[in-house]
Amino acid sequence: MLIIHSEATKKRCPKAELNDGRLVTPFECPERVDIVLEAIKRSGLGEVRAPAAYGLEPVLAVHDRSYIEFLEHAWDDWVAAGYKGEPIPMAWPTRRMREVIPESIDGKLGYYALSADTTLCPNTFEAAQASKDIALSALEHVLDSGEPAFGLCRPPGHHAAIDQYGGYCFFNNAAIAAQHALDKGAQKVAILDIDFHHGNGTQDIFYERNDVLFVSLHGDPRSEFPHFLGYADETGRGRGEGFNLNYPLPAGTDYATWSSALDDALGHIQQYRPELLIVSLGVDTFEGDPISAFRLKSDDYLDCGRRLRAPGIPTLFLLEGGYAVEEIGINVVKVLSGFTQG
Ligand code: Q9C
Ligand code: ZN
Repeated sequence: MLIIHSEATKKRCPKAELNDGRLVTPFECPERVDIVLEAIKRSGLGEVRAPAAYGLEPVLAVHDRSYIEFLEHAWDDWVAAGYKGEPIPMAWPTRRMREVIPESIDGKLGYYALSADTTLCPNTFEAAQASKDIALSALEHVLDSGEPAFGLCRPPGHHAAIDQYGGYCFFNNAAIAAQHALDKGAQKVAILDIDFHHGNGTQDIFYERNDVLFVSLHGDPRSEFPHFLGYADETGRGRGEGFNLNYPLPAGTDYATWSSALDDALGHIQQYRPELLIVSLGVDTFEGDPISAFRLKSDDYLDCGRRLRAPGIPTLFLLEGGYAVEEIGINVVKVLSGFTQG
């Protein structure tokens, strides 16, 4: 399996995250990349290569231009306003308010953010660009060879919506890759999201489309982030009706329950007959994850990888979450080696 990695992903290095009422050191930290890379090198899984540069056009294919421009300038706008800490949104356009884009950075943060956990810092935009370049380079390999690839993406992407960041995500790497595959001639792409959290951003981007099937297994939004999307009755809209599939699962879900949902999901994906499967690979389903509530064990990831191989679809893996930093490397490698070894 080809692995795409870039040191530029570590340019995003925020100092703070608002979690459970306190400012803490961010769970989504640069060390995650080092530890996954280290485990991959130890495993001999495959060659590690640097990404090519694809520019902003593939990003514009799924995100709003004004949102991208906001991200590009947000840190400088924050500094120019004379603020010292890291930007955290404080007010949102909620029910019965206006959706006029404010001029001040304070207002823009609320307009373009979907949660307050994700602070901005210098070079967030550069890291987000490296992350989508990794996804696109890994995609190109899968499209050209039919062989699997893993994009060691950071920051993650699946919470990033058409014009919103949050949940540690800025550019939706999986959605950018799916759209790029379609623009290169693919007719049908499936995205399987097995991160602990619902992929609200990916769902948002493709909700009215029938050329991308989105399937997500995740913690029930009644209790888990992102709280306001991910229910089972969200099945798509318009021509997209029937092309969105959510499996909300309760806190405490173990591998027996989780893997039967996975098999059901894979059955639907097989029926769709996509030319490409993109796996939004979060390993925050791990029992030791500090912010999640499922109970998967390290060895379960090997079996998970085997099940993902069964449909025989060309597959692109992209890293999403996983915050048990000690074990993130081994858990990712288990999924990937379960997949390649069958
Ligand atoms: N107390 C990803 O896994 N905060 N994002 C959860 C728990 C946000 C996770 C709060 C979690 C975002 C890509
Ligand atoms: Zn997650």
